[in-house]
Amino acid sequence: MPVNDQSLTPNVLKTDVMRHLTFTLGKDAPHASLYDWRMALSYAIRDRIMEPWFASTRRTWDEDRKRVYYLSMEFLIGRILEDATINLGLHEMAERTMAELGQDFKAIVGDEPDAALGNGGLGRLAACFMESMATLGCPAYGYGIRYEHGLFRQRFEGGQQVETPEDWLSQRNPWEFDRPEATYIVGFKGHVETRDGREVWVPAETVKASAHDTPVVGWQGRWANTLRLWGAEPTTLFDLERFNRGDYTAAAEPETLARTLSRVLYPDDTTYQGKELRLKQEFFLTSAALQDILRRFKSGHGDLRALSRHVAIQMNDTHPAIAGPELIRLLVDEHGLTFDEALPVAQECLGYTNHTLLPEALERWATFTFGNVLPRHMQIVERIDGWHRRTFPARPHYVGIVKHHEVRMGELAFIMSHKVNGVSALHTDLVKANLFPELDRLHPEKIVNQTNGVTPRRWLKMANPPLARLIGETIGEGWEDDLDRLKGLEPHVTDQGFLGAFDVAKRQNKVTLSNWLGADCGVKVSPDALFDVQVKRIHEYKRQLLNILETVARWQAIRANPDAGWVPRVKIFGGKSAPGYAVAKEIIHLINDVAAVVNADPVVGDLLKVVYPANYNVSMAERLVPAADLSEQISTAGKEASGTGNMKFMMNGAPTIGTLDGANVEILQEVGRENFFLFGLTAEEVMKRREDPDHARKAIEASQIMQNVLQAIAEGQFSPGQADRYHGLVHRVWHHDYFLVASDFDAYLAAQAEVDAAYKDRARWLTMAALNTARSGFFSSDRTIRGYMKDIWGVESALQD
Ligand code: GL9
Repeated sequence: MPVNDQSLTPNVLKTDVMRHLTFTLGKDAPHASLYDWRMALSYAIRDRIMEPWFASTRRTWDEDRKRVYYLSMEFLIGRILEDATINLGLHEMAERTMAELGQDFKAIVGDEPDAALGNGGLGRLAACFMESMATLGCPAYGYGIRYEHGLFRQRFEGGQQVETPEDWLSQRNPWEFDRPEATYIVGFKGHVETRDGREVWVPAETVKASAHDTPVVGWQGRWANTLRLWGAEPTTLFDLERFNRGDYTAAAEPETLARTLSRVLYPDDTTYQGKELRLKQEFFLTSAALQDILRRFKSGHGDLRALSRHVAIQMNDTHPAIAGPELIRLLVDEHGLTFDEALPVAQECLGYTNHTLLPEALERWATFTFGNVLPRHMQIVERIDGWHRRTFPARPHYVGIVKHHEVRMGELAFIMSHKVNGVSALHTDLVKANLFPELDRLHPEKIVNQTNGVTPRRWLKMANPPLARLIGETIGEGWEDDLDRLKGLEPHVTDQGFLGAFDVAKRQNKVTLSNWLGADCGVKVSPDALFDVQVKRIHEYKRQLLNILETVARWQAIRANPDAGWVPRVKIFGGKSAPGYAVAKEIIHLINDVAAVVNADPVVGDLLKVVYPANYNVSMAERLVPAADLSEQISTAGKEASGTGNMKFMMNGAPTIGTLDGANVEILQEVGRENFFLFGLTAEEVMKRREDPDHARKAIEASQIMQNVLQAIAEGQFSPGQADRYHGLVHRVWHHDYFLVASDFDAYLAAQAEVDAAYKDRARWLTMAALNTARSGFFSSDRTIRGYMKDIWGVESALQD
């Protein structure tokens, strides 16, 4: 397979772009808009993916390879064009070609809307995994939903979050291929009949799942896989009889159900949404995917009992956990296996990744709802539960799938999988000890760890050209798909020349970001300041509140003593709150209120700025991460399953200020204690501390600084028009501080003081920063995917020569 397509000379690319502009877009160059040029270039680049894509499919069939099917309700892909040009080795050529055509390549790639089909880390992880599977030659399909509207767009009005619909599909999507031939019927509700001794489900509602394929090309175009997203369509266009009777609303019912199904991405973060529509979406994705998998298997093989030799199905969290019962249903009801034959087949195929310990995020469905929407699956779930109880009797009390009139999707996914994995070492330990202790005792080998990772192609090569160039000049090419080679930078961190160049690269990114912040947020920041960045979903456990309270403390301290030799700081926040999460929205409001006061204060001037650009997404992360000096990873220990932003910052040379939580633990281990600003209670100490009902009051009373901060907020210093705006928030810190902001406050302040001291010592700081990059190799998602392939999927790379 071609590493670089030799047939593609600059002239050929130029001809391709012009051909698409003319014949695909129907535009004459003098009248072409930025959009037209973007489309023309996208089609020309897309053409170059076809050969590796077809070749990969052909080889998978010819060599009868096992495939991975990654089922996920979210794929947070972001933009595709620039990433594709990089992986195809066409980046420079595309840039030059467009320049010759009088077009600005940067503006063109920046014109692409983000595919925002995810909320946060879980969805972005699925996107990184797709890229790594393609890079590693792991034959795979991603299965998801083609949401018409991705995650909402965020604006601030008077400092408060306002949500508007995202419409990424309002323009043509040049990356997808509709597959009207790949459609499946998915049913809901109805009843179960017994015919000739067999159960038959008669659904009351049906929709058609229709496939839309996006090719995903790996590094150097050696392999390409498919992301197959399902759109919902009505099985009957509309009810003509009702229409003719004048009942237009009823006539459109089938269409409405279908459109609703693939209309929106649920904007829930780590909170479980007990909505019938959500359950229907989950079943829609899962059933369509499994039908597609069985159809593909049957077209090449006969005996379904051998399914797991060719098929590995990974459930990304519990969202597709209905895959267990649905696979059994298809095998038994549609393909004639017995339950006892189908059960082990399903278990051997399925794997389950847990992404959160928060109890409020674990999906549970009222048996009433579940049985109503999926009556046949309710029977199967009870059968699975009964089988498990009989086969694995547990004492003292059995934690079953159906309990207290609820179907527990975590337990269902666990029991129906041959492997269950956590996403960082600490998280996996806690999954064993706290989440599934009984099931872990019954199935001691089932839970394994696969620490998350991120793709270095997007998050280093593409997002950070200055640093990528320096790495290439220092250790040569080839690090992009062998990230452990970054270790080769270590001997250079004592070299002043290298450190200077590292500094120059970071500064270049900071200048670029400063310009953008000035233009986009109207806040002027100096690139000489320390860029301190916290970007992620807004959630109490992630403790953006701790960060903004420290910001207030810093502001007060600077005002009290402006000449104390402060290190100028820019505090950068980014992230969305779930629309219904009132406390998170209050925190957003507070950050914006503090920003307004601090940024207007002539006493602090450039010593402190607070910026919060609206609508954080993948593309914004690509701007912020390379320009960060400091990475804020300050969740309450035991709450963040892994984090993946933490890895991106590390790779880009930003040391972490953080707690011993999630993958921070492994970052600390890799980078060394002296290159990490560690603070705060450990997961164990957190549990202990909560036993004292007065923990917050005691911590606040012991900290004069914290009292001053809370006092200022409570007095309305940041909400002059409405002095009592934050009474509720301050009250909660005093009396309901579940996430231990007060208990960790002083330690966080001390760690921030250490940051200032370290930053003043340029040589020390640059060494720390460079070592963060040099030691980040472990956090490539290639390493993660190799782990899944070996420990869970039993799949071999097709690229091992
Ligand atoms: C999450 C965890 O909270 C993160 O710590 C983890 O890094 C990612 C990926 O494993 O999964 N689980 C979860 O539900 N979300 C995560 O980010 N939430 C969102 O994606 C919004």
